[in-house]
Amino acid sequence: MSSFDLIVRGGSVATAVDVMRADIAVKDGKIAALGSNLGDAARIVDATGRIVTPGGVDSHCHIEQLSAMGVVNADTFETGTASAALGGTTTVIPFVAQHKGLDLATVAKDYHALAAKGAIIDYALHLIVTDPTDVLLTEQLPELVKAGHGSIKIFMTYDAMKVDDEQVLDILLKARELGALVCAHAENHGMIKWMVQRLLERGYTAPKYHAVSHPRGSEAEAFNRLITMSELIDQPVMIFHVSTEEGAATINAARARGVKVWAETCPQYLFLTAQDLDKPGTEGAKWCCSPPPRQARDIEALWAALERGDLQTITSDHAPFSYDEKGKLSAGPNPNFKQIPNGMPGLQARLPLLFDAMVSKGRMEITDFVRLTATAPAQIYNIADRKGSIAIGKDADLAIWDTEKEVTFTDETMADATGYTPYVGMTVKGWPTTVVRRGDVIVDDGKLTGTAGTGQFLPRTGGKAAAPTGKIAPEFDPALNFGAKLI
Ligand code: DUC
Ligand code: ZN
Ligand code: ZN
Repeated sequence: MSSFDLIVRGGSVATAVDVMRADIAVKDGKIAALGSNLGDAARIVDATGRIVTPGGVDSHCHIEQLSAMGVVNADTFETGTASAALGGTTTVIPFVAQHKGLDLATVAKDYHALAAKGAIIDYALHLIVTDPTDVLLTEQLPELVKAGHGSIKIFMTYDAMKVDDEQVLDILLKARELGALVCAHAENHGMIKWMVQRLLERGYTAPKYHAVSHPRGSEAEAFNRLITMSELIDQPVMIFHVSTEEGAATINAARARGVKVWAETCPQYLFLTAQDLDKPGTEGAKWCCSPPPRQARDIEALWAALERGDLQTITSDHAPFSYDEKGKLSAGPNPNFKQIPNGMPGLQARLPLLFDAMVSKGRMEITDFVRLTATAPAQIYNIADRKGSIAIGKDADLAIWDTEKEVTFTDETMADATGYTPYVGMTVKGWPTTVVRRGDVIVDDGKLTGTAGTGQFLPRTGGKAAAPTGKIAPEFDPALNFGAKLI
């Protein structure tokens, strides 16, 4: 009898710190040995000449979710996680999305049922809180965090989703008590609303004006406000989808003065610009996401922020809407930009785009690629005991890269259910042709072999990333501690 279930043989194994020649032996879904001459296994995967990385961890993606406009994502958990797997990702963190008036505990049950039925890869779930009632804060949130949802997402914009500043403070304080990480979509709601109205009144309705309606300063302003609130409560925040140079500078300044703020960006802000929205007719709708893609100088500033470590993760923010009456054109064939659901697909394209830019074109090191796309998200969201690296005892989640394979993105070749890719026409070098999840080969020579319903839920607490620094203000302002008890 073979001693191992699987050996991945002959590859260059890349982690966030090292690249080494090693075979990887797997037993019962876990990495059991690293080295050479590891003996026999029930299955051997030949990785000679290939790079083996940890399977990607995509810590911000929307799957089977109802959008702010009431339109449902194009993907089910099955199609979304199939596309993720085909792009080298083995763990996702999508959302339990409360809409105002809905009962968060019921919504959580619904998303768990969808994920359990469809997921091909493993998943954790963030909680989206839009309606922080007393019952939610004092009863439901403690239960749900205890049940393994260690992160809470808030929106500072979108009429249907936004919480106001007082509610942000309530949620930060509750997260502090529960040890959960608060993640935020931070843009200044008033600035966007005011711009939208002026643009529409003047007849500027085409998709490209979506980019104009989100002034770049609306991002840095909201970041600064959020960070200031996070300092008051001494509770860390994760800022989602940083898109501007000024936004990145705001985070840099906060981190430089010792504030515990985490941040991510996404491929749409590293590879696309606002010009992509400028297409004939309504086609630009495909590139409408929030915040919108910006300018070339923002792209350079975001790469610099990644290099400095001010941004710790790159996620897809996969939010797929088909380009038809069920999705982008649900308001009719000629929607104004405000009627277009926000978001674009990216679960499958994320890793190949980044591998091409960082590894094949040499923008950063392979170790940086692994850190930004797998190790750091696993650490920040507290699943690193199992995910995000190649080490003995971790789950055997692997992506095996053919570094010479060139792929040109077309709408037809993407596996998700959106029907288009915003990266159409771009050619990348390097592709994850074999993907292993807990020791099972779920993508074999570019073909999906994993099955729906085999993904596992990853319960977690907020962990270290969510812990207060202890340096700031348990009583909100120690310099003015006149004995007021505020917590
Ligand atoms: N904006 C969001 O806030 N969420 C999903 C995608 C998008 O564009
Ligand atoms: Zn968002
Ligand atoms: Zn999002």
